[in-house]
Amino acid sequence: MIYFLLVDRFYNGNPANDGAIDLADPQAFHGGDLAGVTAKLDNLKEIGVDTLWLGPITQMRTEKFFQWGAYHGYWLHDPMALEPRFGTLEELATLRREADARGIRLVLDTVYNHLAPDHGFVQHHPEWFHGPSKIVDWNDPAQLQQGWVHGLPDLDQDNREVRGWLEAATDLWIERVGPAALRLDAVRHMSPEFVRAMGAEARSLGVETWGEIFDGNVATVLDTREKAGLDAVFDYPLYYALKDTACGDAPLAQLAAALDRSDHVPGHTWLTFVDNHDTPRILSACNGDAWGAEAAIALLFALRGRPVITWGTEYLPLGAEEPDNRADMRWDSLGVDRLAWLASLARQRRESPSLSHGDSRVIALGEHHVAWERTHGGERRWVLYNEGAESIDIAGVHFDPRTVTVYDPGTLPAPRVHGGTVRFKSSKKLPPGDRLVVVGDAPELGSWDPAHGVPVPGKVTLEDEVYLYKTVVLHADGRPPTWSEGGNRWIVGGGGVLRL
Ligand SMILES: [Ca+2]
Ligand SMILES: [Ca+2]
Repeated sequence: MIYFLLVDRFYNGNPANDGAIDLADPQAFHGGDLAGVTAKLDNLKEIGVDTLWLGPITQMRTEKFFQWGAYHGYWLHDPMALEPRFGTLEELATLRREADARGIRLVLDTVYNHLAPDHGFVQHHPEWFHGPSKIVDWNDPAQLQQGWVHGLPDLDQDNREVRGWLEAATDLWIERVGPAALRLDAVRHMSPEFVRAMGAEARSLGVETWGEIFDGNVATVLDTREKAGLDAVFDYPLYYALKDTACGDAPLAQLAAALDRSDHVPGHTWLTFVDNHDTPRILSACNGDAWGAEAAIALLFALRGRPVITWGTEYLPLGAEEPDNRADMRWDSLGVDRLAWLASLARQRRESPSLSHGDSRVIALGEHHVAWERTHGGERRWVLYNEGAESIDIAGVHFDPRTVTVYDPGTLPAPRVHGGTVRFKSSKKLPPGDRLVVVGDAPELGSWDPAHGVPVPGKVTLEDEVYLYKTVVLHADGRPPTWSEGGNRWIVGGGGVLRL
């Protein structure tokens, strides 16, 4: 169980290092520091945290940039120095020692892509940066990698001095902290070759690299991960699926398909989450529906990956956007019930090999329910999400309405989803020359590219999995394709005839 916090927003353990703070201004610094994190380690241990990801602690810009605050730490000033507002190297050593004593590993947030706005080096070492340019086309890798994200001076990691500087900083922080991993910020905005080189350096010192690839497409995220040689990636595909199903009207097939599309890499590749500092808090995403938010969290701890929770999950805060989604930890809002609930989710996962390490396959899917069987070694668990008002029976087992359940099926055989050949038919009349195709979320269905869709009538062979699809009309006269209206439809396995 991984816990993420921004140091300034967590707890002020040493007012002597505060500098200028203004608790009434959500864009100002608020005084949180490393001594504060150390002081609260027992609270984290109590809910089962074993890994603590700290937002950036290197020396940062501290003045606002226009109306935007600097408290988050992603505006790098000096990657070799510790931010003085967060404490001293002695206080950092104390945090490391006290975390070790509780079996908590640290993860360092590492910014290689850019420096702070108006950094002096832009004047003094212009050759260290890509020329100022905006990212206009977010699908163009050159723009993504060399553009100035939100106007931040973009480091040229092909410059030998820059690379040497960042590599020396990496070695220094690994030496100082002995982290379990480096969380690499903004991976999409750097060349995969550079990220791979930094990862190799970290790995040679026994440290993993985790990448932020802010993209909901499984294929894109896995392709970037492969090229950049990352040990793990943040699971934006599953994040969107959890949010859109538990909080929104998306079909539960979206959740099932997100897992099926990514099941060819080991589960621990994925760092799963329901919110972070760049997204709405889950309760806001769910428009205040606490049941939906809790269901998403319960699923987070029952599905594959390594679950990451964001500070404040202990009391389910609201916060739709920056800076509300990065508000101070409210230590007076902790409630015994929800702390015990989080601790029980973490314990259940820790004690079950199939929940923490198992493979998943869908065993039931309907409009209001989805169920998986998870297996590892000799152990099996069924995970059922029933968001509907009716109870569900699976292989004779009864599941109540509005529940997320982890069930030990003993020797009960699970229902199977079977793959096979599915034949598409349609009685739709199209103008001469127009063609109907099925396009969906897997290579067999053209990976959402109508040019590679399956012609109707036609057939395709599918695995024992769940697929999302739409129908698309390709026009003879060159007009853009017409997609079927409404949300995605879904197919469970293959076999038989599907009339469209
Ligand atoms: Ca302080
Ligand atoms: Ca860049």
